[in-house]
Amino acid sequence: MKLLSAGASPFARKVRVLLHESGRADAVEVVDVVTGPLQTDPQVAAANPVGKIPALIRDDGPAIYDSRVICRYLDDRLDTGLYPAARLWEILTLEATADAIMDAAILIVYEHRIRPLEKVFEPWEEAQFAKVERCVRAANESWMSHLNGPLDMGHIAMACALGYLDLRHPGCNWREGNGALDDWYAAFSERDSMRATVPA
Ligand SMILES: N[C@@H](CCC(=O)N[C@@H](CS)C(=O)NCC(=O)O)C(=O)O
Repeated sequence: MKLLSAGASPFARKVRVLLHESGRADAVEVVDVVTGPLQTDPQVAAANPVGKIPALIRDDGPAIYDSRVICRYLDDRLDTGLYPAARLWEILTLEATADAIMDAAILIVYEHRIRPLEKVFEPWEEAQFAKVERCVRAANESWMSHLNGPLDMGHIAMACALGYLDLRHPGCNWREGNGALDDWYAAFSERDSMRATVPA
């Protein structure tokens, strides 16, 4: 299998961390691509009509895409146990919360990287940051007992989201007022899987 990925992509990082945690990083070849909304890499477009990474090219079936689908697939295929049935709905909700942080954070990056300066719409950007703030606060207020429990995909997704905030929005100050989440993230970042996938 081949994973279309990019060093800085937090969605692709979720998959890469899962692979490291499973001890089966060798099961998937990671292929770095350069892609974006205005210039989709041809390999990415061929694998995923949405034109986004990550996409997983499989040997025994069509490519699959969207990090949540890929992570569920690899969890099943590699038996990683990162979506235990007993807390599945909590895990999926936490993963959706983390993915929402990534979505908003990436849209802000694109707003500045792609849109001409005179067309940048600040209220829209502020609204995206408000989503980030609400999701980070929700994690700190409602999810710490889950995050301090046994490892699952919700943990990995949230750590990748916070790592992306540090990478692309170091000034957003997500740690302020969210001390429990900050402490959790500091410890989680020390895992081998996180160290092996630090955004480039
Ligand atoms: N929901 C998707 C989001 C993936 C995504 O937004 N990927 C970004 C890179 S981090 C991308 O490929 N952007 C290109 C584009 O928007 O066209 C997932 O979970 O895989």
